[in-house]
Amino acid sequence: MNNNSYAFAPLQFKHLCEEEMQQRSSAFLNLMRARRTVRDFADTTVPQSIIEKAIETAATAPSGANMQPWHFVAVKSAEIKKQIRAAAEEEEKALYQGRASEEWLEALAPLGTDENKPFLETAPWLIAVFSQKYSYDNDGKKHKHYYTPESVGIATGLLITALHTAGLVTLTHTPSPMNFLREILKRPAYEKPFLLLVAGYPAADAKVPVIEKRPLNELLDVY
Ligand code: IYR
Repeated sequence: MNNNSYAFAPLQFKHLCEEEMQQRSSAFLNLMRARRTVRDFADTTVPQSIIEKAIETAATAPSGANMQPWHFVAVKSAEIKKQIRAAAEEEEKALYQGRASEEWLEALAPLGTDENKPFLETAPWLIAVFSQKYSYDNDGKKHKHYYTPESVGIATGLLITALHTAGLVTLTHTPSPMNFLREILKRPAYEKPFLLLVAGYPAADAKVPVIEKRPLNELLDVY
């Protein structure tokens, strides 16, 4: 049994009046409605401090037993981006030319995606998100993590939101399998690549598919 416990301090919480709650929730919805997944990036640089702030925001996410079961690798190096692109395109080729089911390829067809991933070199930043089912402390003691996929998924959602709020665009890229990321980025065997987030500015002529999000009445029950 672990007899240690945290010190507890009063919650810092400010009640908003209802009008301000309505205003803020609508404004945030409008901000998030403007987020689009982008596949055409400009090669314009983005300050590292913006990426670091977004990752610090992601790391505020709730996590099982506060284990914070994530690690981020932010890549700006042209050489490493090139290696990631080559490895990702190899996997994607296998996916598009046989590994994916007919049903999967049919679902992807309207997006017009293929195995070519130039954005992996064009975009100024690639952020690899790794999940940890467990970790080791400084004494080499192994610590099990809890609800790892949920925790890392929440952190990634915050990361995408933070980058969007900062005025950048992202692409959630999931080459499958992604184990090459662990090798290229020198991460330990107990970490699993969760996804690769491409971040930067859109190309001047970037186009996005005209798609719709399901309306609230289709996705929400209230009792
Ligand atoms: N990883 C591939 C395929 C792909 C899969 C889904 I599901 C998408 O929403 C989009 C693409 C690729 O990146 O092309």
